[in-house]
Amino acid sequence: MGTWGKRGDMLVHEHDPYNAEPPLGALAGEPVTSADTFYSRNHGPVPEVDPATWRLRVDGLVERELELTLEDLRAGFAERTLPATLQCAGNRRAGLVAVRDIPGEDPWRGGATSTATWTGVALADVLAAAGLREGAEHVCFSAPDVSQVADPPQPYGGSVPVAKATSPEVLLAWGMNGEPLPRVHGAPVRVVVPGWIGARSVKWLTGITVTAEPSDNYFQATAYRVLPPEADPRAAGPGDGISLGPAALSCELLDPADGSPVPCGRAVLTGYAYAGQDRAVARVDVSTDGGATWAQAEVDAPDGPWTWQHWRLRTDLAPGDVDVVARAWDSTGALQPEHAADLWNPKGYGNTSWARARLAVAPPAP
Ligand SMILES: Nc1nc2c(c(=O)[nH]1)N[C@H]1C(S)=C(S)[C@@H](COP(=O)(O)O)O[C@H]1N2
Ligand SMILES: [Mo]
Repeated sequence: MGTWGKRGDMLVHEHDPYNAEPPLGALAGEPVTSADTFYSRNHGPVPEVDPATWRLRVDGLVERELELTLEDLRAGFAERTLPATLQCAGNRRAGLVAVRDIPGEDPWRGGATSTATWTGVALADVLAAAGLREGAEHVCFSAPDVSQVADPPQPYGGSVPVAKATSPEVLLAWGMNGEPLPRVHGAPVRVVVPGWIGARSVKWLTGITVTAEPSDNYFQATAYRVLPPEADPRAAGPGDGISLGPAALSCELLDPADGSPVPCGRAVLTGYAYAGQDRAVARVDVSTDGGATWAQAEVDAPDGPWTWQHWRLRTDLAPGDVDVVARAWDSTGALQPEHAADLWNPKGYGNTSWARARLAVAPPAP
């Protein structure tokens, strides 16, 4: 067993703050990721919050300020359960680092994407109880974990526009896969914003503030933004770059793993594809000759509008090096960008380029 209840073979990028992803093969063929395998992304120490004394404050541009206990949340609002994928905007950063170094950021592989069944209440219902006032445009989330990565150091936070915050899928969740939310995933209560980058799903939630402008928290105003390639990220300030919200179309090969030896003959190549807000995965093309020719993978239906979709291609592999490439199309007819180099940005977000792996296919046994 690893730390924080995780499996022993997690790829731990940092122990403190804890940042870890599962080996890609552990995600293969599993529509729901078990809690011990689910990636975890933290910008500060993991706080210990006592559920008995925990309070959620709701304030800002509301008719009535609220202060809710866990019991108030559970008893006062309809319970909802839904499967949703979380994906860090830094997922597959390693592919960008291979293009040009990105100092100070973890080289995540494609494992910073996982799916759980979340249980809680709709944020929309809590906002309705508070009543939104004229001018309410954004809903800001606050948490107690103080990040030294932020400039200046500050507790983690973020916001989503009112239109998303009042959509029924956005949860204040206390349950994950039918169990109490684990501490590292935000206990007692976290936000789950399906279809948006993981950064907006604020853990250890303690405050909801309704505002006219997006949160001025470092992780909303300055980080999680796509800067132009020539920008100096240390000089970037609030409002610079493109603020990330809805998740972009992505795809990863999960099994067999890049570089792994595989026997020749019949093989099944498997992976995930994920389209965020308002889109679904429409098609996955897979090539076993470096992109010269393509076959269409079998794509599983999603578990709902907010989850990744697993895919597989049954194929025959000839001995030698086999270059596998996978690329997804979404329901708007958009295709992922081909090259990581075109997507390179100073903080290393949004590597949604085609998935690539080289397999060492062994000759038949004599
Ligand atoms: N309070 C708090 N919430 C947070 C974070 C954090 O560091 N602190 N990290 C965010 C980021 S960037 C991601 S990708 C997700 C990761 O959620 P997980 O650790 O449950 O996988 O949590 C988000 N919520
Ligand atoms: Mo993230």
